[in-house]
This record gives sequence, C-alpha cells and structure tokens, in this order.
Amino acid sequence: MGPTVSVLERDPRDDMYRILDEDGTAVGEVPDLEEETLVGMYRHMKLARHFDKRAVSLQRQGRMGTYPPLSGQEASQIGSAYALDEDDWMIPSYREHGGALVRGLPLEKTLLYWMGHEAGNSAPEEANIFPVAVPIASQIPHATGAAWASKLRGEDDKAFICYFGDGATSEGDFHEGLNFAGVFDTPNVFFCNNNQWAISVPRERQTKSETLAQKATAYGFEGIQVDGMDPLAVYEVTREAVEKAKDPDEGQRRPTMIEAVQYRFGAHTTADDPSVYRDEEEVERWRQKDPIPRLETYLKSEGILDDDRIEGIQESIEAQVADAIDAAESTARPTPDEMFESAYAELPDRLQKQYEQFEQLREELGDEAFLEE
Ligand SMILES: Cc1ncc(C[n+]2csc(CCOP(=O)(O)OP(=O)(O)O)c2C)c(N)n1
Ligand SMILES: [Mg+2]
Repeated sequence: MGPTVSVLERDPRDDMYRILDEDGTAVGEVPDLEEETLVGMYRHMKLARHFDKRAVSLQRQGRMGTYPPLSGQEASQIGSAYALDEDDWMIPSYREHGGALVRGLPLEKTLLYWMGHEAGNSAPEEANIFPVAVPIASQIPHATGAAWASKLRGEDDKAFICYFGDGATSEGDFHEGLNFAGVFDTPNVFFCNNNQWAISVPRERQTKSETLAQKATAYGFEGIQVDGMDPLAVYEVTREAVEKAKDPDEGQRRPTMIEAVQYRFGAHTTADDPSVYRDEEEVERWRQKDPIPRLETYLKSEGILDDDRIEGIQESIEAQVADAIDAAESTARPTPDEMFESAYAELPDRLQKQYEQFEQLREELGDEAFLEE
C-alpha cells in the first residue's frame, strides 16, 4: 500500500520526495515490501557496485573496450526496476546495467556488449528490454511509440519505462517524445537520471528551469523530483507511476516524468577524466549520500540484515561476477564481418558494396593488417 495521497500529485518544485534520509533513518512512509524483497534490492545494489568496480578494472587491463560506470546510481536503477511488473518494458540508455540485471539481462551480456560482441545486444526475450541506446535521447521517441502501439492494441497491461540523463533533456527528441506522450496519453514513465553532469557539462548549463521534473507540467502530465539515492523513495514513485500508466483514475493522465536526483561517483566512461571539470570535494559531498550504506543501515536497524548475512551476500556476489567474467572472456572473439550482420535484416546496396570491398581487403591483406599497433 502506498501513501493515501498519491506522491505524484506533489508540485514538482517542492522539496524532492524522500523516504530514507542520508544516514538511513526512515523519514517517510516505507513501502510495504516483504523483507526478502528488501534484501533482494540490497543484494542487487551491492552486485551492481561490485560489477562496476570489476568492469572498470577489466577495461584498465585492456580486457574490455570501454565502459560507462554506474556507481552512485544504484538506488535509481534497482529501486525503479523493482517497481516494474513482469510484462512492463524497459527502454534503457547505456548506463542501465543494474536495472537491466533486475529485468533478467545477465551480467555476461553486459560485459559482451562492452567487449564489442553483437551477442551482448540480444536480451532474453522474457526480459522485455530494448537494446542499449547510445545516441542521447534517441530512445525517448521509441519508448513513446512502443507505448502508443500497446495502447492502440488495447492492451492496458504494460507500462514502458524510459531512462535518460539530465543532458538528454536538452535534445529535441526529449521534447518530441514527451509532447507526443502527453497528447496521446501513452502508458509511459520517463525516468530522468539527473546525475548532475553530461560528461563535463553541469546540470545548470542544461536549463534555467528550477527542476527538470517541472518540464512535465508543460506537457500536461505529472512530474516528480525524487531523491535518486534513496532506493525506497525511487521504488515508491516508480510504482505509483507504473500503476497510473496502466490504470489511471478518472481524470488522471497516464504518463509521468520522474527526475531522480543523484550523482555518478566515477568517470562518464572509461575514456573520461572527471578531475579536469569537477572538484574532489564535490564528489566527497555526494559520497555522504551513498545509497548502499543508507539501505544497509536501515535494514540493520529493522533487524532484517546482520553482519553475517552481509558477509554471505558479499561472497556470493563476488562469485557471481567472477563467473560472468569467465563466461564472457571464454566466448570466441567476434569476427569482423559481424559488423555488417545485425543493423539491417537485408543489407542496403550501399552497405553491401562496403561489405564486399571489406571482404576483398581482408583476403588481400589479412585481418592482422586491420589491428592497431
Ligand atoms: C546525440 C548525441 N550527441 C552527443 C553524444 C555524445 N555524448 C555521449 S554521453 C553524453 C552526455 C550525456 O549526458 P546525460 O544525458 O546527462 O547522461 P549521463 O551519461 O550523465 O547519464 C554525450 C554528449 C551522443 N552520444 N549522442
Ligand atoms: Mg547526466
């Protein structure tokens, strides 16, 4: 049971919605979840954090091409993914490996993707997840379109949650996607990960609006700002938004925009050096809000977790990540012609010609000639 007054009906410029404060004390109504579900959330957050650490290390050792770290963003990813029903759809950006894992995308696939394998892009069918979208905001109109298609089919049992960053709100695709969703009243949840930075561009340079959430008002539906480092608050607002998308009350609009206020602790990707544009002091300030110790303290204070169980969880996630790395690294490396295989069902003439030319060069020069020194 959620609060009696929908949290979504708050003014998006009010203080952001929060359930756990920064030291893990409950300051709002805790969602009525089974203890094991709460432990599951905690485990997934720890797993995402450990995976992240190992993935950055693999990239540094030359065992992976590039990688976008998620540390700091676990509460938003895991809290929102836990709020979805099985038939809902997730439309991610490129940093959503934690949320994707909850949906059933194995860690091995995420590793394969960033190692350059096409196989990393094919999710298990039952996971209901779109492929990674790298062009900023391009996934937003796709999410609106998919939700609209579902509505036109009269399905009424699926919500479509779309993730994007603060930087994406400056793109035309953001406006088009949300405007269309408002007009056609599509079953969407637009989940903005406001992590304060778009690579080196700070949030203040994206918009003069006081909040990003209030942009929803212009599109005619609700927007809410939530503490994105509080997994319980993220769960609650996403749950309400998902329910409303599928089953709105009289006079309610289906779409919602959630602005989850958070911080990425690491670099934008392994190709970025954040020390050139932000102070260590700022990072330290946000580290005080770390979602993992916050949930851990709360669960311990409720007697749901103790040190022994935490140790067991840590051991099991380390083994799980090690297995995923072994599986990914023992997959045969992709062959160069795979580049041409999956973008089109039938290659357009232009690409067919490039493909033939490429094959000819491979035959003449050998694959070694294409490798970097
Ligand atoms: C259309 C487009 N323009 C530029 C880029 C290069 N680029 C990659 S990530 C990024 C910043 C995105 O910031 P934000 O939307 O806040 O997402 P975050 O990575 O912080 O989650 C940019 C400009 C891109 N991928 N696509
Ligand atoms: Mg950002």
